[in-house]
Amino acid sequence: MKMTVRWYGDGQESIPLSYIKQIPRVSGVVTSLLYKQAGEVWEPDECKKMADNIRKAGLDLEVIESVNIHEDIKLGLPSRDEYIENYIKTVKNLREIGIKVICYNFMPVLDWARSDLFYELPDGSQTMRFDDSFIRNTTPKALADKYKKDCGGIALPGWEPERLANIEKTLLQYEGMTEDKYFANAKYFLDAIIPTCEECGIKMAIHPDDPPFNIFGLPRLINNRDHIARFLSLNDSVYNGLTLCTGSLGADKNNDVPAIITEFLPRIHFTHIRNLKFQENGNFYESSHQDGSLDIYKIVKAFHDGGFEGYCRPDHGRMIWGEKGRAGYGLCDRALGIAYINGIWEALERNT
Ligand SMILES: [Mn+2]
Repeated sequence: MKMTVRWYGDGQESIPLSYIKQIPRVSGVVTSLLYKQAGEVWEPDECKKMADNIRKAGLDLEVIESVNIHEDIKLGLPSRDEYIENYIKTVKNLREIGIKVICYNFMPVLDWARSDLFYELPDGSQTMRFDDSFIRNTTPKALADKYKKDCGGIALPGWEPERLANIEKTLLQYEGMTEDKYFANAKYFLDAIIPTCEECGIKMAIHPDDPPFNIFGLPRLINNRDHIARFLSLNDSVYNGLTLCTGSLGADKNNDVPAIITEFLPRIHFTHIRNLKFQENGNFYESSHQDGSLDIYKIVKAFHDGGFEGYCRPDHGRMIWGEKGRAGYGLCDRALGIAYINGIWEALERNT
């Protein structure tokens, strides 16, 4: 398992690459070109600049998170073919800089949703929280406005201003979108790009829906064992794979995350490991890696025992020790998470 850290890129980050390099047993970072709109080609010079910057800090860059899918592809509009062509060009350009995995999602309109970005815990740390009744009684537009206010101007991935400007119009386009139609649109995309991915040696790794249940009446693709099986069977290539996000799938108590890992391990190319703590009424907050409702030991053991050789990153962390920054992406708590995951891995290694 190769341990990485998500890093947002120059001008988007308060954490220097040199700090990431100081965390023990981190091989590299995963990053993206945040300024690129979904559907645009990532040009060769932009890709090279991104990779050179990271590699000169002594870190690998083998995973991109994310290359976003244009909404027209998800909606299955005639214009999708042009955006798929662009996606294929981007995959080819990413091969030139040695990328091995692309993490992406196929969530309609919104990437993820929380009610609170800086929910304060009794020990003074701050974390993201999901309040079920709050989400059910708000609108995506109101939520976007709340994030904007809470974040003090830092754009959240998946909630970029350009995407949000048309949010109400885009939501209307999804009216009448059935699950079957949505799976068919995903298959159309996969069948078009997977041959290029095979040729380029780049594995696609879809991220689960977050949260893993319906919000705002939008369809869900990757939210439980059966949907994962259905999605992977849309295109049987190993290049059609998964990002196994423990916190996304784990927010539904019916999901047995270690069992899902064991079942789909050959198709898992990247994992986000994080924990969460359930509260009453389906609410939860993102806890430290060690103290939550998910059993991180069993999760890491499932990867270890399955012989996982893909990439891992500690997903979100709390804000601790007075650190300020992008919600979920402070340095300190994610570094503690890495040390914990690496410790479990080493103990498992030494006992086999
Ligand atoms: Mn994740």
